[in-house]
Amino acid sequence: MDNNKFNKKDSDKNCFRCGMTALAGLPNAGKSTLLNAILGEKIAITSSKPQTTRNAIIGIKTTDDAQIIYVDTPGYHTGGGKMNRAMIRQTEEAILSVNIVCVLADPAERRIDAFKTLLEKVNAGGAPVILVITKTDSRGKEDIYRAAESLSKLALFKEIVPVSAQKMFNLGVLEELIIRELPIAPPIYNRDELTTHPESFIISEFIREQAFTLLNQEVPYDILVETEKVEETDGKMKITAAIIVSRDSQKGIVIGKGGSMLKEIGSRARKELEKFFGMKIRLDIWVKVKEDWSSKDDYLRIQGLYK
Ligand SMILES: Nc1nc2c(ncn2[C@@H]2O[C@H](COP(=O)(O)OP(=O)(O)OP(=O)(O)O)[C@@H](O)[C@H]2O)c(=O)[nH]1
Ligand SMILES: [Mg+2]
Repeated sequence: MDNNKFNKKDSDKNCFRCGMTALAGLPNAGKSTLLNAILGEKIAITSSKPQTTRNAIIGIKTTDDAQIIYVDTPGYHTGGGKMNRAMIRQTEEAILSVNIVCVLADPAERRIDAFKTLLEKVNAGGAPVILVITKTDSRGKEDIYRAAESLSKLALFKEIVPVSAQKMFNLGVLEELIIRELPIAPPIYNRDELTTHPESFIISEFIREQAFTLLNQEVPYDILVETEKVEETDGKMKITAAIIVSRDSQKGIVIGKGGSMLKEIGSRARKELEKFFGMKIRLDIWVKVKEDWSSKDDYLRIQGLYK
């Protein structure tokens, strides 16, 4: 890699730290929201529904002293089927490949057995673990303290940190604790690199986020987005993407009455994409059916779950 993008001050330091940390937790713990808050830019999609994230999402944060490579992971669950298993594999592989694991827990978490299973997996990886109590803005101090106390008894944690991504509370403290656990090493990525995912993946995810948020019941879970074409001319981006559903009956739901649902998904996604890419975007989305796509390798590959 080209280190020239770093200040002389940075490269001269022989105590620069660089390494990876996983953000792991049960579905809905607030992992992706925290990653975006830490980076100061949205790269990971979020929603109030569980199992939003399907892939290990890489987010890179470079400061004067360190480069932290964050790996946001799919919420740990035990759902059946090929896609769920592939999602869990992403989480397990991330846990095993990082220097430090942040295990995130909502202070209102009641899925204690599932949380214990996750902690067993994390501990087996051998990396130090920080317990991060999320969404502190959503509870009173007493509740946060109680949650921290009972969850902290479930494993040996290096640190316990309450944070709020929404209020940007304690994010600096968490970052310092992570950096402490990283090896002294030069940066791997350039200072301005935010992620390693190709733009087509980010586009698909931003569209999936809106479909995931706006649709109900099983439909969000049966959606796959494929970015088919991206053209950039005169500072404008033209994107063609397909929303793929699992069953014929879902096609009409995604399109909506008179095309209203598809229009809403498209207009919300376009706004988010314009913010991300910093340019005007024309977004054309169409809907197609691929029966039971989530059990097919070729389609899981589109989601980035298979090599
Ligand atoms: N009040 C509050 N809500 C939060 C905070 N962080 C996340 N949330 C909410 O919690 C919900 C889940 O957030 P996500 O970031 O998608 O959770 P996740 O852990 O990535 O979920 P999966 O990808 O499904 O595993 C969303 O509705 C967020 O808005 C926070 O700091 N405060
Ligand atoms: Mg997520």
